[in-house]
Order: sequence, then structure tokens, then C-alpha cells
Amino acid sequence: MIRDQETLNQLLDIVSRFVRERLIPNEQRVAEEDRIPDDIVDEMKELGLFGLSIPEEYGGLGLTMEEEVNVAFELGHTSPAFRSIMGTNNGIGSQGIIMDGTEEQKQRYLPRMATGEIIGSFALTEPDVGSDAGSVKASAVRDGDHYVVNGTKRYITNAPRASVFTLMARTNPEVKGAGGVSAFLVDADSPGITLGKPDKKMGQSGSQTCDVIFEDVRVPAENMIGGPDKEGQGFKTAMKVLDRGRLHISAVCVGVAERLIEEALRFAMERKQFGKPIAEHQLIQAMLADSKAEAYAGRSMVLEAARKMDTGAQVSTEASCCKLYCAEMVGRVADRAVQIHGGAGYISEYPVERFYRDVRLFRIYEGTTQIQQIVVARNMIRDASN
Ligand code: COS
Repeated sequence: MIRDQETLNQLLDIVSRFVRERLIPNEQRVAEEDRIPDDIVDEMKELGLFGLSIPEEYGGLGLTMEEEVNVAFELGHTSPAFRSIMGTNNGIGSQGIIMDGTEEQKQRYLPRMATGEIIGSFALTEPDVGSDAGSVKASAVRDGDHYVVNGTKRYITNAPRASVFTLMARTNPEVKGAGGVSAFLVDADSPGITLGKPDKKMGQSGSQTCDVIFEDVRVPAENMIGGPDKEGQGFKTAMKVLDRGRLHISAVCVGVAERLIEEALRFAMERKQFGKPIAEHQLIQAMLADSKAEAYAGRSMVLEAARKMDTGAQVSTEASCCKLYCAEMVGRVADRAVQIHGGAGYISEYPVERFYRDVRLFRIYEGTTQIQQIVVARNMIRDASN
């Protein structure tokens, strides 16, 4: 749902100009330094980019899902690392509070997340817990009006900058699966929390991930998302947060694909072989056209799913369809963009080499392609059985 097209267009213009004038020129620097410069983070804060999806009553822009994916298309036109620094406040780091938090929890965290004053981070994955998210091992044992948390969380995006973690921990060891998991808001400066060394990744330099280790961390019971009577509800919160996150990531994939197509087309029109621009060779044209058609298909399905989500409908199937298609699609587009560049595509001076590595993550995080297939197929079977 687009509430006011003119207001949205203004926002999209601002974001698109920011991407072109400030972010794209700094891509290489971010890749080399593996961090987003502070002045750029400050500009993102001023533009309100940390609070895109946070409701207006808590200081955010309160974008609908359709509006949000339109912004994500624009942000996708530059290195995913830029989106990542604001991504958790708009997605997995704030949505648990927005969807299931108490009013007090919303008041405590959301206004400061919306301005970017604090960063929220999502701590689900563990050394032995990845796709099987319901098997969380980190424990939260009740002790008076607190829980005592122990465990290690892995590959936690923005952990080095985080002020608060949405933590998934097992409160009931008797229940082995999803039903024993609860969600907590844990302040990052709580005694007993330490960070591992920064992960060295294949791509997306500038986006920071590391382990977060919890050793006898005392968390007030009132910090359970939704309040102390919500034991065992954490997994469902995580799944709802991921449904939304998967749609957002799909939109970013579409934006990146569009950027790669621009890069490949520009190169193909300039580069001459056999006496003419390679864009005039039909085998190059086939790669350009396939990429264009697939990016267009991705854009269309993301918009359709976002509109459905805005009606209040359950879009778990659609979100997983989008994530499955768009993450794979941008992988193919990146591969063709490198191929169109030929030898130049393998050289780091050209952005396609960096994007080729960056996009590999889309098929893995917020649920692998295989997990999306499982979600879609399970939902199909469930719906057909009802
Ligand atoms: N929204 C709301 N509730 C949901 C839900 C959703 N999208 N998906 C599942 N649930 C509920 C189920 O209805 C079920 O509730 P009941 O026990 O009341 O019936 C409960 O959650 C458990 O669901 P399920 O049995 O399907 O859980 P599984 O352990 O089989 O796990 C998958 C399901 C595999 C889909 C899940 O573990 C998953 O998404 N894994 C990937 C995790 C991931 O994306 N990690 C990335 C890192 S985090 S950035």
C-alpha cells in the first residue's frame, strides 16, 4: 500500500540521489577499509534511514511494506554493506519489538533505533544451530525476577555496533524444539557479554559480523519480548520477523540485479570486439535480456507480496518464494555481468567483481534457498490438506 505517492516519490528521489552521489563513490573505500565511514553513517541518520519501518509514533517513517521495498530497490543499487548497517534497525533488530513487544519495550528502544542512536541486532544463529532454528541451545534459566543466559551466538550482523540484542534462548530444556525458545531484549553492555573477533567474509566488506558470547548474563524477566508470560513464544516471533526480513532482502536482491545490469550494459556498449560494440553481438544480448527479464520478474513478485502483506494477510509462502527466486536470480545476473565483462570482470577495479562475491550471501542468510523451498512446499501441503 502506498499512502501518498508524491511523498514516497520525494523519499525515493532523496535515497536515489544519496546512493548515486555519496554511497557509490565510496564503495571501493568501504570494501578496502571494511567499515562504513562515520560521516556517511551520520548522513544516513539525518535522512531517517535507520527508522524506515519503525512506526511514526516511535519516531520512524512508518513505511508500509510496499513503500519499504521501493526504498530497498534503491538501496540495492549500491554495496549491500551500506544497507546492512541500517538493515537490522529496520528489520530483524527491531521487528521483534514492533510485532510482539510490550508498550514499555517499544518506548524504551524504538525511538532511539529510529534515529540510529542505538543499533539493534538479532541473535538467533549459533555454532550448532543454523537452518534448524528451533534447536537453539543457548539457555535462559529463571532465577527470581531474572533469567541467567549462557551460550554463543554466531555470525551476528552489526554485533560490534549493537546496543541491544534480540536474543533467542531456550527457557524450557524439557521442550527440545521450537516451543522451548523465548525471545529477550538484552542490552549489549550487560556484564558477561563478550564479542568474538570480526569474521573475515568472502564479500560484503564493511558489514560487520562476529560471535556474541553470553556467560551468566542476568536479564530481567520483564525483558522477555511481550513480557514474562510469553515463555516459549520466541521462535514464532523469530519466524514472523524473518518473513518480513526475507521480503526486504528480496527487494535488495532486485536492486543489486538492476545495478549489475546497468554495469554490464554500459560495458557492453563501450567495449568493442570483432569491429563493433559487444552489445551488438547476439550472445551478449541474450545474457542482457535474460538478466533484464529475471530482474523484472523479481521486482514484480516482491511488489505483489508486499502489497499482500500490507493487507494484513499471512505471506510466509510469498516471502519465501521471493527470497528463493530473487537470491538465486541475482546470483545468475552477477555471473552474467562478470561474463559480459570478460577478463575485466575478474579484476577488482570493476564493481562487478565485488558484487559477484557480495551477492553470494543472499542465497544463505535469513534462510538458505533450501529452507525457503521447505517453507514453500510445507505451506503448500498444509493448505492442500485443510
Ligand atoms: N509465522 C508465524 N509462526 C510460524 C511461522 C511463521 N512464518 N513459521 C512457523 N511458525 C510456527 C508454527 O506454526 C509452529 O507453531 P505451533 O507449534 O503452534 O504449531 C511453530 O512456529 C514451529 O514451526 P515448525 O514446526 O515449522 O518449526 P521447525 O522447527 O520445523 O522449523 C523452519 C521451521 C525450518 C522453517 C525454521 O527453522 C527456519 O526458518 N529455519 C531457518 C532459520 C533462518 O532463516 N536462519 C537465518 C539466520 S537468522 S538472520
